[in-house]
Amino acid sequence: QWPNLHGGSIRVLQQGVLHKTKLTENGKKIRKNWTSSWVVLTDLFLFLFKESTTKMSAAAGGSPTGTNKPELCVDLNGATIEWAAVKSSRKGVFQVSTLLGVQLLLQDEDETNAVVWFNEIKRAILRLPCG
Ligand code: I3P
Repeated sequence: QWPNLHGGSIRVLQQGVLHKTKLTENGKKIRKNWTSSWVVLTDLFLFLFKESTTKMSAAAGGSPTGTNKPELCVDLNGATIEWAAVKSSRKGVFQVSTLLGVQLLLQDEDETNAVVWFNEIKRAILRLPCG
């Protein structure tokens, strides 16, 4: 669990390595660039950390501050998630889209694990007011 600014804590629901690529940037379609990320699912946000530099500290409960900042914070309130087999030649690919227009593909070669991630993220979205 990470400390937060209000003295509470952020509940980590699931974390691990996933492949990811953005599909859009500022509302414009961009070229895919698949990279590995350390992904941390919490009640409100999906945090993506650069895998190489932060995997160990994130796994050890490092806080998402300072040099350990996430490269992407995906707001789950009002987000949608769907399987996206048609959007990639890879297997185990699903898309997360936010209210503000971030579109992200996430992938796990291990399709069983992709299903676990999909279900956990879906459940987190449905618990939120706009879900
Ligand atoms: C893209 C790259 C991506 C691939 C994408 C290609 O080529 O090979 O991995 O997406 O397919 O266009 P480039 O490196 O030249 O940008 P997938 O791995 O998800 O299939 P796409 O154009 O069908 O999205």
